[in-house]
Amino acid sequence: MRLEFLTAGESHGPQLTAIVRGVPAGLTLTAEDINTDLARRQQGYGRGGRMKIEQDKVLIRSGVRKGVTLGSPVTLVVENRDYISWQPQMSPEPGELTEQKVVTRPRPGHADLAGALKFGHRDARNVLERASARETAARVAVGAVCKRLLNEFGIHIYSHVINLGGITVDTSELSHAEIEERASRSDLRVARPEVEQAMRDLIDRAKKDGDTVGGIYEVVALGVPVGLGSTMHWDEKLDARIAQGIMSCQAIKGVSIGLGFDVANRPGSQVHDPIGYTADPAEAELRDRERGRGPSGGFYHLSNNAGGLEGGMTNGEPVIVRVAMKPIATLMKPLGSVDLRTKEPFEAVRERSDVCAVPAAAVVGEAILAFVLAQAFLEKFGGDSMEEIRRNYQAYIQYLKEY
Ligand code: EPS
Repeated sequence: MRLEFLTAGESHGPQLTAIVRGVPAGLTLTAEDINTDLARRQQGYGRGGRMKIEQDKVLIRSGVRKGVTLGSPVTLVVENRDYISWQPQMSPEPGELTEQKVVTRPRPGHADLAGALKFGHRDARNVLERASARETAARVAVGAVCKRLLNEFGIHIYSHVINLGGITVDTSELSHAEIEERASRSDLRVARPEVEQAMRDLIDRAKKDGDTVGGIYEVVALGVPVGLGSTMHWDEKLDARIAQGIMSCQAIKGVSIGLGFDVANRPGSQVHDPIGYTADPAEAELRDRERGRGPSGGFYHLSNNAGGLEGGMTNGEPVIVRVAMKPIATLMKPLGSVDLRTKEPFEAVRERSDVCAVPAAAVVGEAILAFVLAQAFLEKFGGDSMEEIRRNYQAYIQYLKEY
């Protein structure tokens, strides 16, 4: 059974729903596992008023009995507290809309215009409600289930922000553990406290100017075994699947793996990662743990410019993905737009929004990477129960040792 999910729900509708198919039986899963990540997604310097209203909590509605998965579809619900205020506008019940709430001045950079034209809506709210990044709460819930699965096999995912509006963070001297620990303590998710004030000033200035700020985050998976994904078909290549998942997140404009675009600036000898081998299993294990490597049978790379992926397959090194987020499209000092009804030039609509959501987007990136890796993991080791998957995984680890 392929691991799949679907999300549903509007930003100001009653709830967000996710159904996850293909979760094996026998995985321990509690609401708390999911709520931790939902809360992390709500944080970050520069968030708007909505996050003060919501306190996202998951309701597990199917697929779990007494804290253990059944193998049946897992339904996850996150209610929108804000629905109470929006009910007159957003209720599924038939009725008239209040004219002044209709959105007819599309925001440049948002889905408003293309969506209104495509779906034949005269009110762009019918588009923006679903296009909103509120939907990412459902994806984070799904990602938390996937993380739970991956954790059982020593795979761990973390994220941090490496660029905010052009202010960069140099983490080259830090270990994975240091980066994760420092980023988790920072409301900007950065591992270098000395850049935080400049970032906060930038966000404050943008807020004052009615503007918004984007940036780049990095998401890393540690302990991933060699051989997830496949080189045999275009749609099985794991780097491509990661890129699709991440690019489908709201406001994302760029995804790169390992060195990314920097590969264009270097000769091959400074891009590709030389291969080494440790015969002693104890030494190999120690080395793997220190570098965040997954099982790869004593083989390793001396550097990780490939970001853990070669030929569309994991190579045992940490998977490293960098993601560029554009500044949010809703500006309090709006850009020029055209009214959908009158065709007259107007300023785009103002909606309550965030000034900066890059730290939150990083948490969403973790969820996407967790889903893609869990899907690929189950393709390789899949079974109906955790017990069966564990057997398959252990047999592979044994095979790698004896290779
Ligand atoms: C978001 C909820 C939204 C926005 C933001 C992210 O809530 P509201 O529109 O009610 O303020 O804060 O959405 C967008 C940036 C967007 O472009 O739609 C959330 O839960 O993350």
